[in-house]
Amino acid sequence: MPLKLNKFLISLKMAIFSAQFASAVALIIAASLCLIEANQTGIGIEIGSRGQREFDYFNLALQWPGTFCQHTRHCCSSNACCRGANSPTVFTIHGLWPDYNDGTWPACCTQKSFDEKEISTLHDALEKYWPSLSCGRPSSCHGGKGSFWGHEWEKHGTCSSPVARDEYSYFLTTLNVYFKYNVTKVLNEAGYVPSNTEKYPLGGIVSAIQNAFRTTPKLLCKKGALEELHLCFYKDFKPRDCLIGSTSPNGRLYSSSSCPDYVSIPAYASMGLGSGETEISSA
Ligand code: U2P
Repeated sequence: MPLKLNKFLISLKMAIFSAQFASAVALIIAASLCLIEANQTGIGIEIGSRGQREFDYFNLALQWPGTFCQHTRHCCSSNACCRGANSPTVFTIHGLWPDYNDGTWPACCTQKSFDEKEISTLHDALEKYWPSLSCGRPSSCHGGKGSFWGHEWEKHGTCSSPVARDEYSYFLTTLNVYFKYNVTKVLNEAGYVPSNTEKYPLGGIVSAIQNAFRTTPKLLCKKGALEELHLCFYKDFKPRDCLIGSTSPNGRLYSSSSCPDYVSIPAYASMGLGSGETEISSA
């Protein structure tokens, strides 16, 4: 082989090797960034992807629309805050999360993608009790952007085996637990009604839930307003405390640092939209 051709072939091979090496490095960096981003989203730590061990307990995360909707700046058809008089006035579902006792949780446990058709019979109930309260399109487990339900199913539902083995059973199970443990009713009956002037003692809210369900909820606040209420369950859906094992000197097991001693439960405030009127925006 002439020397020139030989040299050319050697440099070609080196170029191919460098390109392969560079793309491998890029892939590793991208994967690490994804994991770092995932880990920064929560107070706990999200565990990698597939091959994760079975979870320890369920966390039913509920959100208070009166607080969430205060932060709505733009409306779109998917945002339930923009339904005017039909906007939600009860705690709605954020998700049913399989969690570990150590404060971490599995995520994105299978390759299965969300399929809206599998839950068509539950659609109306989900629209009402599990609505998205933003216009954002959360990321799916497989890199795309999708619906709020799709995100919750792919991230948490796929980790709910062996209790809820498929999409339909995950959503049905969640709705059933949500209906059985009616937090809105319990709080209303205890006098903790939505108000834009009152503030309520955090301990009183926790006691009302404890008396009704024999379990200690976890509360999350934003700017002094109750934003989320979490109820926890063993795998057979018997209630259990959310924070087993962690005690604090003042006994405020239930209180996350985000809630003050007195919290508000804001009433839904219309965002200048009339009943049923929806201003469409991509934001
Ligand atoms: O708390 C911020 C986000 O972290 C995820 N999270 C939190 C606690 C927990 O036990 N499990 C869990 O997944 C939630 O992420 P999302 O489902 O909204 O993507 C929560 O919003």
